[in-house]
Amino acid sequence: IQWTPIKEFKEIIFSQFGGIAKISINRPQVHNAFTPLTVQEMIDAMRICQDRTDIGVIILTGEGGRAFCSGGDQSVRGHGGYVGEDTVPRLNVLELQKIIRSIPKPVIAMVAGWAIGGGHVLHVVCDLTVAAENARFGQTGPKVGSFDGGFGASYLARIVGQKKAREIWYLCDQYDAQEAREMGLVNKVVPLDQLEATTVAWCHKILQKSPLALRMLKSSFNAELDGQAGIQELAGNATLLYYLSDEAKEGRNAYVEKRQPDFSKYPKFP
Ligand code: 1HA
Repeated sequence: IQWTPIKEFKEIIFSQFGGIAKISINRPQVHNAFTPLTVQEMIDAMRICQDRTDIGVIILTGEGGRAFCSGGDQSVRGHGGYVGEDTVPRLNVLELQKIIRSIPKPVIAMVAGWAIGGGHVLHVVCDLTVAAENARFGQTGPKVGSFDGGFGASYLARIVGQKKAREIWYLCDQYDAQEAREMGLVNKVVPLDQLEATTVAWCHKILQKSPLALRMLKSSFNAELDGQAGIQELAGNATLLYYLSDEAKEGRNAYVEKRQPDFSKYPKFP
């Protein structure tokens, strides 16, 4: 697979293959632990994916084959958050989680090796997860003095159930790919050397589907869980669809032409 670079970053690799974008954490020496810069670069890349009409699906992954992501880089964890060059402590991965969930295109986590701590939560919030046989999943928060009580707790519990989610957080055990699949935490497990080809094949199946239908489905899945923010997303898509209609355009045209709108010919469906 011939990936073409989209934009140069310092701590991630951002590339494209047809309608597929790939965002890959490039810090394999620390199992792809993230700093505030890594996260900011992933946010920037996600925004580019959102704006680019030729991109239909996004793969989130890590370089090296030994880790997806091991969470926040503990060596830059300071007083109140993770500290970058500007010396400001941040928990900006929470913003990235929200973007992954609300971006109107499917995001697929492609997991080889460790998906641990805040890195585990990143795969949890993705739409789908394809894992290699060497993948290992788990939370470490209560062991290293942290916790993610947001999507890391509530959304995890929606996926694996309350008992299992509490086990994952309270015991901080690690689970192999098979166990993760059995608890519904990953969609598919494949040998490591087939991970990328399988994930790309899934992407191609998705790219053949109606983008508006996929967009509506993603916001519909989110709506129930995300309260007013979820309804806002779904309703935004309803507005988008309405703007495509002649009925809505009559309203705009009448305003621009300084006349009364005539909605009489539009049906009042049962
Ligand atoms: O909880 C949150 C948040 C909550 C709310 C809001 C924001 C949040 C943001 C982040 C987080 C968190 O992510 S907390 C959880 C942080 N992560 C961890 O506790 C995982 C730490 N790593 C490990 O437990 C292990 O490395 C491992 C189970 C993933 C793999 O073990 P293994 O195969 O024995 O490798 P190891 O030798 O430990 O790691 C290889 C190198 O990578 C080591 O460096 P070296 O000694 O060779 O110099 C290791 O220190 C480094 N490394 C691995 N993970 C991290 C790391 N360095 C910094 N931070 C890491 N997370």
